[in-house]
Amino acid sequence: MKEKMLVIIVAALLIAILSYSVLSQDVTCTFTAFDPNFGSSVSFSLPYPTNESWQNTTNDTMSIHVSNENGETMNISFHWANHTRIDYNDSVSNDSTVTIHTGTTYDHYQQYNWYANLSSVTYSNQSSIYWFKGEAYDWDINRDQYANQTDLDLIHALYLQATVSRTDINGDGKVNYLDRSSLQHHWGEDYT
Ligand SMILES: [Ca+2]
Ligand SMILES: [Ca+2]
Repeated sequence: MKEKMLVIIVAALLIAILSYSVLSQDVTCTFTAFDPNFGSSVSFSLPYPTNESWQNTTNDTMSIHVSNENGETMNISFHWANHTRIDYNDSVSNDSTVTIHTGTTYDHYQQYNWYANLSSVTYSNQSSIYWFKGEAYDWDINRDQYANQTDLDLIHALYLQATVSRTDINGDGKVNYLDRSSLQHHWGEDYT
């Protein structure tokens, strides 16, 4: 009786060891398939808003270019960094740009982190995490979250000149007393 029990225990141990070995191999294979350096994979490029950029607070367009070395149709989903799904598309062609709208009006100076998930029948991949910030107020020319002398100095440096820079606060193509007046309406404000 004791011998039978011993045989059963040894057999169970062998099965457990074999199962662990097989499962470990599966995990290894999965990581190989996800490796972006592996021959066939799905990948991302040209994120919009451009990574680390300032974004107009009312422009909610978001897009990314996707490709698949096997040419398969793919599913894509866009997410904020806290994993909330923004939008998705279940039928994306190889080598195409996917555009969605976030439906969000961005807060000035606020940073928004996002990423995309992409999968085909065979492969899947997650993009890097990209970020952009809601654009600074127009009169905070150097975007440091204060309306003060530093901004006025930037106006004076280009005074009476035609410019397309942020120094032209009202966007009329020249820097003059109107831009200085816009700043003075907000003088001393702190947006931190
Ligand atoms: Ca400023
Ligand atoms: Ca102007």
